[in-house]
Amino acid sequence: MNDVVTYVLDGEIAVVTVNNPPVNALSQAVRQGLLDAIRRAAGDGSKAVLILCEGRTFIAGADIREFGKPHAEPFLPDLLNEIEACDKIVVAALHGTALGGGFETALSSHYRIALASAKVGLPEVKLGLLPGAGGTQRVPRFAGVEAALELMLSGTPIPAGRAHELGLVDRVVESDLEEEARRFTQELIDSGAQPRRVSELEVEAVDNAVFDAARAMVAKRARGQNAPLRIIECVRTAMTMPFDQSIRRERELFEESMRDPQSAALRHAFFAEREAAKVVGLDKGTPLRDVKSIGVIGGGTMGGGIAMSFANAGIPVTLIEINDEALERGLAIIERNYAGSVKRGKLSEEKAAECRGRITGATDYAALAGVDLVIEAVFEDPELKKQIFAKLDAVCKPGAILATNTSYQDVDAIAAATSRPEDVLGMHFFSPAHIMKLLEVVRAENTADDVLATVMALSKKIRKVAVVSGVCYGFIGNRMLQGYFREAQLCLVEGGSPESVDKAMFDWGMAMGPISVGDLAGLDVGYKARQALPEDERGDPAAYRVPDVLVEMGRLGQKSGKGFYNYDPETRRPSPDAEVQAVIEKEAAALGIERREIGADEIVDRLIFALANEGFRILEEGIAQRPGDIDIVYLYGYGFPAWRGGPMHYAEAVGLDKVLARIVEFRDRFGEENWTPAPLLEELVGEGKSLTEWSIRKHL
Ligand code: T1G
Repeated sequence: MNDVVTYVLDGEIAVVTVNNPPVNALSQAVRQGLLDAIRRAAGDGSKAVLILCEGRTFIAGADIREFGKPHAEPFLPDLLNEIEACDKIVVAALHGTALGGGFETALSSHYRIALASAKVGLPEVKLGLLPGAGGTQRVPRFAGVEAALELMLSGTPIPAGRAHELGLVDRVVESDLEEEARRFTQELIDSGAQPRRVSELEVEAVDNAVFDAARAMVAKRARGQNAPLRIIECVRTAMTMPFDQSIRRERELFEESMRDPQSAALRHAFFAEREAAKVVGLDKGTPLRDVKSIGVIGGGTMGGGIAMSFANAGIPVTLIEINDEALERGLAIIERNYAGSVKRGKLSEEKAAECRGRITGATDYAALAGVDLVIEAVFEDPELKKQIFAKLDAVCKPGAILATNTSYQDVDAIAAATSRPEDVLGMHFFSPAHIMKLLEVVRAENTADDVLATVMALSKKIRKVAVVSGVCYGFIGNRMLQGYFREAQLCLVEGGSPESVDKAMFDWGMAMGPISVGDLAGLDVGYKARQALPEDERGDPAAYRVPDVLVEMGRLGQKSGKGFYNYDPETRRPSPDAEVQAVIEKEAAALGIERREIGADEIVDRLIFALANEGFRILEEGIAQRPGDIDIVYLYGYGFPAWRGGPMHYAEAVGLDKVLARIVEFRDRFGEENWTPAPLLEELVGEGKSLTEWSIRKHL
């Protein structure tokens, strides 16, 4: 056969084994190997073909790295049609995660056996694609239209047991898959079983209301995305057209999704997330420190969420508070969060109790003498943080890692408050910390390699997506956000309204508009930070006068029932308030700003290009390792739509020359202070280079 597919005739069974680490992706060589194997079996003495995979998983899909490159034969749909058409029975044996084209390969086989621990799924929608090798046609024939839509629109794999219930898998075994699969195949041969071609089955018809309901669900859960709508169309044709016609329609829609910039953005995000886990210049073999127990300083919203993240991952936590009363309050927040997860069916009562049981409270730092890691999560007072780190330096054992959850403070200054700065770094969680997946890992000047490597590995264990940041005010995310919020406020005073600014960004794809985000976070947070600064360091008054006036009117945001919007006490639904619009117009007049019509395009460009421009500076300074890291920060931390790929991918997709031209236009209209193009952006446009090329060149 070839390097990645072997063929062994064992008795009456042709055993075809795929071995293409790490996930047996359907590269051109794997496709060719499988095609050769099927054709060989057609001509030899075998009675059946058994497809197995080496390594940790059955085929986990098409090889995503081949996308965007010229298609190479054999094409997957043709290969799978040939497998299905084989005159000898073909059995697929599934373990690990049989996903996408891998699961479609199994579905084109005539029988399937799976390990109970296996999962099967069609996650193509997460890549802005659809199952393009018969999945949208074969699954409904097995499992019905509704189950098929659920599987393909969620993209979430299902356990083998559930797949068996749906008829997608014929047998589930607890262990010894290869042996069981050989036995199953021999049983089929001995019983005279014939090839079962799924394409010959009918799709059980359902009412059109099922498709309408699916579209309505997509409009809510996957707003702005094209792939889910194409999937619904494919499944509808599976029900209304004969297989050979509907499979052609699937191919057309697959090619359309392949050309869709949304898929390019989602594929970028797929690889960017995996790249972000790799620290440039850090040896893969760097030894890790043991982290079997941790401490958390501060039982507020952040501290409680951080404690839960570790407890949920099986790691015991000691939660420290200044006194018993504060400790009780902190533990009560955690109880409430677990009760909420049980109520929403996210956790069983037993699991919640088990996790809760791993968190113990204390008020004496001595309780931290034996822990492997401490995370400080008290409010943003630099002097208080330094005092805490000096105390930790005194009580914690040698080799314990000391981390701060600050969201913008100088981690080097905090590390300098200890005698062991090499053991100090930032671990910036996002609220609510037990839910948000993003973790900015802030590498301080003296942070030791093994400390960084340990925390990066640990982040996977607590199911976080970690991104490395250097030390600067606000690290990656919050630093870039300042320009985004500044422009939101300026668009407001120059002619917008809270609704128009929010609608522009929401329609563009942000999970929530910037004005509503301000109300959610609390307008008083920014107000207090500004009050702590001398007036001449607060920046352009037009960017903060309105929220300051609202705070002084007691409009703090959702927490006080009103901010830029009024909030219904029951539903928390926002509604506009003329009083706020009056404040905006009064402040604009006071600042000498003549209000004008501001369109959604201008609002989007000002906010997103402010993000990207600062992103270029962050890359120049080496605060972020690569553009993809910045994108992952925004996708997982700030509600940036994944199907736009993140601020840096978006800038690249728009065209760096167009982004620069727009920024120069804004500079000429609004001034250099806010709109000086980043030198890296100018350099790349000047050289006609892309950001991706720059990044690859930088890390060569
Ligand atoms: N193609 C190429 N490389 C892949 C890959 C794939 N499908 N899947 C994973 N990798 C690489 C990944 O980049 C990483 O590389 C390494 O494998 C380990 O991955 C026609 C068109 C399988 C659940 O969407 O969900 O089929 O960083 O770190 O956490 O209908 O990978 O080490 O160099 O993620 O254990 C559909 C995508 C494709 C599945 C394993 N399939 N993969 O998770 O490891 S579209 C998918 C995953 C398709 C057809 C269509 C996960 C995983 P590196 P990892 P993991």
